[in-house]
Amino acid sequence: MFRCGRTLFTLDRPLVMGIVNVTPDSFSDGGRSPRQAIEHGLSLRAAGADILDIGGESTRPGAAAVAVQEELDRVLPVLEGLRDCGAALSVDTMKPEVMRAALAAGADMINDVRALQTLGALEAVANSDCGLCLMHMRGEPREMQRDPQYLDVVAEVKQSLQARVEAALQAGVSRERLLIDPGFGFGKTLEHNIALFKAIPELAEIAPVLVGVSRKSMLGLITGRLIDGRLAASIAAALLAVGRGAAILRVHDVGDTVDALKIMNVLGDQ
Ligand code: PMM
Repeated sequence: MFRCGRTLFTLDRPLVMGIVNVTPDSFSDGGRSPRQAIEHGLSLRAAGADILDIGGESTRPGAAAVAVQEELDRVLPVLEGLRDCGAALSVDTMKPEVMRAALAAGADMINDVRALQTLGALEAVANSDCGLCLMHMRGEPREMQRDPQYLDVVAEVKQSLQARVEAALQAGVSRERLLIDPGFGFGKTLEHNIALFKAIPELAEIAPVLVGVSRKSMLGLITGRLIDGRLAASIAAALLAVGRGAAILRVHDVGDTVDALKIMNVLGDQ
């Protein structure tokens, strides 16, 4: 069960979260303007997205921070434009001010790559019924890929996510509102990402797991493909993630992922 604002998802099938980025560097996964992003979101909904994840601040390795007002100016019009499209609306943000404004504007979910560790973030979301994704990140986007080190990556990520779940529960958030995410590519080498991918079943014992590997560099390192050539790799990884127990897939290519899930559902073992 996943409580996500207006929607209560039963999680009896994997959900697809479509990525709607509204940043100046978003050519193929959203738009450089709110209007383009709304159109993109509508097309992802038509392709079968259960949730749309609207992001106004790039968290790609090396990305610079964005001011609160700038992020609000990007995200709020898109939230409003997609409000009645039928999908649950998630906002991908680390900022408590943006979380509050997004919830006031009707967001169903907050997806935070800092797992609500920013001062005031837990308080901003506690007193609502929005869904929450607590993601693991080591370091900050600007420098996280410099030289990430772990003694035991699976144990450390599990422990960290468990602690963030406890913190959310302590703040009054009900368990059915929580998702966790190991944060593929967020302060992790390829080896770390592979170990975490194989540990999805263990992570799923803590809370439903959201997996975001779509087009990521870990797929590029394995296949040798540039970002535009990673569709097959993204689909293969998505299906394997579901096979390991992932509840939600965060993807760019919604229609292709939905088709692949249909085939897995009918021809697979589940
Ligand atoms: N990845 C990105 C941004 N937000 N949120 C969650 N929960 N999980 C992720 O893996 C994740 C995220 C970066 O990917 P993008 O630049 O393709 O949006």
